[in-house]
Amino acid sequence: MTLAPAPPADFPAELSSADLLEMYWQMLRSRRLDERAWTLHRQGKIVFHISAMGHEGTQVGAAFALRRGHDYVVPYYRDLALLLALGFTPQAFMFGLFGKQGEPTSGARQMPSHWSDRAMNVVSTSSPVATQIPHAAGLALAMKLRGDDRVALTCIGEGSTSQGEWYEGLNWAAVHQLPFICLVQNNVYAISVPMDQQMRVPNVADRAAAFGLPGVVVDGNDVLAVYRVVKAAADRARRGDGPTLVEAKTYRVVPHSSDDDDRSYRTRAEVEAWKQRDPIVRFRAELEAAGLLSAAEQAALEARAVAEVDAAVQFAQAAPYPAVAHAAEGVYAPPEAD
Ligand SMILES: Cc1ncc(C[n+]2csc(CCOP(=O)(O)OP(=O)(O)O)c2C)c(N)n1
Ligand SMILES: [Mg+2]
Repeated sequence: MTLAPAPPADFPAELSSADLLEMYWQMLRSRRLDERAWTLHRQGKIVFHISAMGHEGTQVGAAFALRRGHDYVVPYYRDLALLLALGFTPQAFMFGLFGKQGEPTSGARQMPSHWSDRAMNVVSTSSPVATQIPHAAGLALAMKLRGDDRVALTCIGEGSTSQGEWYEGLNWAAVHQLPFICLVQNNVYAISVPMDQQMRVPNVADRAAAFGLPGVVVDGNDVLAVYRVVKAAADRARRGDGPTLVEAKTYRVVPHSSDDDDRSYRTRAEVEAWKQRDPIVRFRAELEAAGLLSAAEQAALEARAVAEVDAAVQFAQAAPYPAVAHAAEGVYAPPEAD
């Protein structure tokens, strides 16, 4: 038997070779699933997709920094890689895209990517951006009152930090020193609006001082850097030392959603420059340099990702649609008898 080489000394000491490969796998599978969603949309087989492409380093780094299934996560629509790393399945994702019976988060009544999963402690997201922030702060308050050691992590885009709920939630978390992490995934744009039309400060994290909590900026395309920062925030929260604002700088390398045409507001050169900083390519190079990932292993992971995506698509396509009456179930109370 050959033993896997130990990770290099500059990698996080608590992550084994298997953990590192699992992180890479989660990023890779998310990307392949995401690419297929775009293809299905362009083929006219699904009606909507909103993508995590480019954000995988941020999201997988954050997921691995948590106690998955123990801590609470209040995600936003772009969190495909985060959800997969927490245990959400490709089939569940495809059931959402196709709107099929048995879709686990809402029985296919919600839009795709409005994640929730009771067993994974993932709390449902509303469509109005930033409403998840007070929800997560409230959860963190419950954790504190119960005296348990769970952390509540919530995610948001940089543009949505202009919403009042973001200020209210962060202020509340700071005042009450809650076990709370706000992970801002700064991808430079809010649909077509660039960050410099959203705020006059260079970093969202600069605003942390106004709440009296630490604000940390991290390279969101460096999965291990994000892991370290979010792990430190989670450790801090668990010690009772309060919340942290983490800003991961990344880039959305595709349009905002399947319904957006980004050629109207940014140049191809800008997008191409960011594609050169792809978090998956970067992590693969680090693993290869460390002797942790061979060309054969890489090819095997690619084949496994494609097989899982194919199987998920076939399963979802073959499944029935919900009955029409199901659309209103759970929305309105049944009429009261006269
Ligand atoms: C209150 C509210 N206003 C507007 C929208 C429409 N909307 C959906 S996503 C989005 C952009 C959000 O950008 P950002 O927060 O930077 O996140 P990103 O999509 O870039 O990850 C907008 C304006 C909404 N859902 N809710
Ligand atoms: Mg954004």
